[in-house]
Amino acid sequence: MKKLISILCAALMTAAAVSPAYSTAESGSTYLPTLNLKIEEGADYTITDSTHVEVDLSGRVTPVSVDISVYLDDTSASLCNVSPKLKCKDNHVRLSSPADPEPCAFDSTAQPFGCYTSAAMKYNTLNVMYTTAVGMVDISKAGKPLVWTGDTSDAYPLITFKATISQFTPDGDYEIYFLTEKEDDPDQPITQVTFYNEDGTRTIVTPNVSSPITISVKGGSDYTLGDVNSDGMVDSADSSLILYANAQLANGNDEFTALQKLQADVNGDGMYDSIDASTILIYNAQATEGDILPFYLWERDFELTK
Ligand SMILES: [Ca+2]
Ligand SMILES: [Ca+2]
Repeated sequence: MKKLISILCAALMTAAAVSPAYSTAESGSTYLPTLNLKIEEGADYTITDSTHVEVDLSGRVTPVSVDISVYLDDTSASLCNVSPKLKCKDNHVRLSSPADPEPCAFDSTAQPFGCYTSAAMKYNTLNVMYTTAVGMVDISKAGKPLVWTGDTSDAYPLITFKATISQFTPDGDYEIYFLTEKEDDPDQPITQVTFYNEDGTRTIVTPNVSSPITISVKGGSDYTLGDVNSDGMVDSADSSLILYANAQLANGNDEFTALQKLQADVNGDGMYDSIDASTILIYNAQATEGDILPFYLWERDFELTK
């Protein structure tokens, strides 16, 4: 079913690329629905207001996960597709584990419906797509417009996902936001919704989106993973230092301070060795400005498919 819906969505998106004005809830105006983010309660963090959460990493030996939900505010009752894309620019915070909505956020009495909730992780962006199976029915015979959530979409989230903060995250503020403009590559999907028009066509638009959620981290790391010589760079000098110190271990000499042992163990396996050294070299060769360690929690460009 998921695969079928996926194919269906792709076909709908293509068909709707050019379309006349869509039906609106407020006639005569350009109507856009709104996607909202909400921080859910959790034991490991403090919600200070609707867009702000504080995480204290003092003494933490494991990451902290903040639960965040996506809600839809729509009065048009003519949406056939919603595809929120969430992003955090900083790899210390990883977006993952979208949970299936329950129940699926559609009025199942009006139409057959489908829900495609796979997620792909790339550039630390979370991709989710929902669709009604409008391709399977003649909307003009359905007798009423497509309704996503019945009375109000604020009643329950479209989806809840996790923002996981590494315990080695430096103090500071980290933003999670709806991606509405392409930032990383020309083909990057962005947050969009698709309207079903009265004439049977479809129109894709970028919806209004709520303010970013800010995660404020305190008690976090005061060192940079990989920067074993603390010169502000993660490069071949650090790699060489790790290989040297590792070789000295074989002679019974422990060359590193406690801090250096933390800095050197970039894959988090409790040792500093040639794997950490080579990882630093790979990072140094591939990283672009703004990229950061740690590698052990996530790697560049990996795909996560649910
Ligand atoms: Ca260094
Ligand atoms: Ca290691």
